[in-house]
This record gives sequence, structure tokens and C-alpha cells, in this order.
Amino acid sequence: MSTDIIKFKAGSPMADTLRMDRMPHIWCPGCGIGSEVNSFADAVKRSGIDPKKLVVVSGIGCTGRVAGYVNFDSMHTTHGRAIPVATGIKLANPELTVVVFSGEGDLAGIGGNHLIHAARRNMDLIVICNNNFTYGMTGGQVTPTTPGGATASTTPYGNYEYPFSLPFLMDAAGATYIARWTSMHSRNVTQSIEEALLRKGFSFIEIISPCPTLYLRRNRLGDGVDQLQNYQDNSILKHGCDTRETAIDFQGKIVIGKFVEKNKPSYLDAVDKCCIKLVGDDYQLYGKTIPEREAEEKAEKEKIAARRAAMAAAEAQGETVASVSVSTVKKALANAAKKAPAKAVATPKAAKKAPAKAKPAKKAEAKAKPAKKVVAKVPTKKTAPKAPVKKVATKAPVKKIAAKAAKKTAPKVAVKAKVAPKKTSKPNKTRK
Ligand SMILES: Cc1ncc(C[n+]2csc(CCOP(=O)(O)OP(=O)(O)O)c2C)c(N)n1
Ligand code: SF4
Ligand SMILES: [Mg+2]
Repeated sequence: MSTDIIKFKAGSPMADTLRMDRMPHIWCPGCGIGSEVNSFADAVKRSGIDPKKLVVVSGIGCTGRVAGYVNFDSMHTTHGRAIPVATGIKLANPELTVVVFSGEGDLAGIGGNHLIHAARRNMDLIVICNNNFTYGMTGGQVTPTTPGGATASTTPYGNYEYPFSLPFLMDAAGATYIARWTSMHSRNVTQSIEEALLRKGFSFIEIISPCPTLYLRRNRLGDGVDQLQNYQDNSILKHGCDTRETAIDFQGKIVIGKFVEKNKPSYLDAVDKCCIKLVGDDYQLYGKTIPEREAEEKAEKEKIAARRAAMAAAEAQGETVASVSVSTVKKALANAAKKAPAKAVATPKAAKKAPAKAKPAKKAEAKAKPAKKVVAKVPTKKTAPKAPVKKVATKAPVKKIAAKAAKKTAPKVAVKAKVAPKKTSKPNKTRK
């Protein structure tokens, strides 16, 4: 490689967010994926989140290659399985921000079931869907979003299926943040991703994008620039629009905007709520009590605010966000820490001194009736193995808590445990 190219790569303003050693990328000229990745990298910087706590997961396809070009922890998973893998990562370490970046075929075709259930659970994920109306990587087959009448390698006489409108699908499934843009709307894409990175729950961002090599060429729609012109001419901005009105006809109008933004307990919130009812104040997720996690979350939010402030200050001085140096951000963080040292430190001791937040858990526990009683009410042998207390006690991540919970419920669980083997021994007898 010539020294000029090496110098160019090292000096690129995107060098800390994208893997310059992997450039040039595989995407065709005029493909929309490149500009989306640029918007994504920009959004990560602007959001102020710690890039070390960010994970990008992709499935298979041209868009699936995104995971290989970002300079963050990432996983290039199998076709359609990006969401379950991302869900696993989030559950294993809820401190991470997990982003799924994949194609519409991967997400809504083979991975459609995972997509709707993640939205239904309000799983804490950000899903960025590059919708180019085609299976790009495998030769331009029809996908679940290909508009009626459009030609694909598998529908040479025009598509006669009814396509999904992804915002409508996501809305019906329960997503709490839904936006749609085209790859021409780079700034809006950046802004939406930035917003999604800073919120809890399931966020879905669809980006309509040109695939000049397969979709545009086969449908005689010109090149990438022609399609951007089409987006410019045919996009209708309708924030808060009813998602039933977001269907896309072949080369027709494209409704864009932020359609849904609502607050609803996320999957992880729901897990917390359920476990507090069962275990009470002692409940810990991955070794941390709720006050400890809240203190850490608060400290992290302060760091994010400081990073954002540094970015805004640098921008005001004429620097681009992409080129804001790491040392500027570090300085801002140090200043913020000096201003509020007590708030930013999240020691277990400090967390224990926060009874006000822990109290509601006790109340909730009392209202919900102690777990012991729930077991006592279970009348039949059939339902015994499903006793919720037993499950939580055995799955509790901290041994101490598990032992404590088991102690509380030991007599009841023991009775149920005795019942269970009798049930399983029956089939053996009949076999004999
Ligand atoms: C289980 C499985 N089925 C099929 C494939 C073949 N395959 C690879 S990529 C792809 C289509 C990807 O389309 P999309 O998700 O829209 O991404 P794009 O290439 O358009 O960005 C298919 C069908 C595969 N890799 N694995
Ligand atoms: S085949 Fe289409 S989607 Fe894939 S890189 Fe080329 S233009 Fe982009
Ligand atoms: Mg596609």
C-alpha cells in the first residue's frame, strides 16, 4: 500500500470510529449503505456514549458487512439471527448499548419472527434497518418490502406480493421509537440514531436506500444519484404520522419522519420489577443492587453530558464533530468530575445509603404478597414444578441471595420437590 494511502487512512476524521485498515469497503458506487454508516459513526460521537460500551451486531447481506467496518466491538452473525444475538449480549451485560445494523431481508424476512418479538418485549435494542427492497448480496431476489410491480430476479414479471410497511409492522408489534428516513436524509438519520442511543427500550430506524447494482438496474431506475433525486422529490415529512399511512408504492411517495416515540417499561425494567416483587431489596442483577445500578447510571449520564458539552463547544469553535479530539473530551470529563465528585462516584457504600429508592421495592413486595404465600396457594401436584419462587431462587445470580431466598421458601419448595420425582417415575413403570 502506498504511503499516501496509509497517511490518508490514519488522518481520516473517521479513523477512531471506522476501521480504516479494512478500507476500501465492498459496497458498490452509489450504494446507500456507506452514507448510513457515516451517519451512524457521527451519531455515536454526538451522543456522547462511551464507545467502549457499544456493541454492533449484523446479520448476513451487504448491510451485514457493517459490523466488520466499525471500530467498536461487533459481531457479524448468521442470516436473520442478529436480534437474538444482540438480545443475548444485552441480557449478559445490560450496561452495554447494543445496536443491530442489518438489511430488510435479514431483519424482516428470515429474521422476521425475532424482529416482532423484540419489539413486543420492548427489548433494550436499537435496530437500524437498511431497506433497499432487495436481497442485495445474493443477486436481487424479492424481499418482504419490495413494492408491488417491482422487478426482481425471482419476480421477472413484476412483484405480485403485498409488501410490509416496516414502521406499521413495528408499531403493531410494540416498538416504542419508530422513524423512517432515506439515505439522502443523512442529518436526520444521524439525529434519529443519536436519540435512539440515549433512550431505553426498542428503537427501530428504517432507512430507504438505493441498490444501484441490482434493484435500480433491473428496474431501469438509473444510478444512485437518480434515486437520491427521487427521494428528494417524493419524500413527504410527517412526524407523528399514523403508521398505517406509511406504505410505499413502486417509485411512489415515501412518508418519512419520526412516527412513534413513547415511554413504556423496557424488557429489563420488567425483569427488575418482577424480581423485586419476589426477592425484595436484596435483589441484584449481575451482582449489583438497584441503587448501585442507579448510581452508576447517573454517573454515566453525567459523563455523557460532559462529552456532549465538549462536542458542542468544539463545534461552536468551527471543529467538525468527527474531528473533535479525544483529549478535548477527556478534559471536559475531568472538569465535570471536579465539579461534582460526590455524585459521580458509585460505591456500594453510597448506594446502601440510598434507602429512599429502595423503599418502594419493599412496598411492592408487600402488595404483591410474599413469594412464600404464592407457593402455598398452589393446590395441585401438576402445577408444583412451575412454582415461581423455586425458579427465581435457582436462577438468582448471586449465591448469597439464592441461599437466602431458598432458606425463606425451603419448606414449601421441599414439599414440591418431593412431588416432582413421583410424576417422572410413572412413564418408566409403564415402559417396563
Ligand atoms: C440461513 C441462510 N439463508 C440464506 C442465506 C443467503 N443470504 C445471504 S445474504 C441474503 C440476503 C440479504 O438481504 P438483505 O438482508 O436485504 O441485505 P442486503 O444484501 O440487501 O443489504 C441471503 C438470502 C444465508 N446466508 N443464510
Ligand atoms: S449489491 Fe446493492 S446493496 Fe449490495 S453493495 Fe452493491 S449496491 Fe449496495
Ligand atoms: Mg436488502
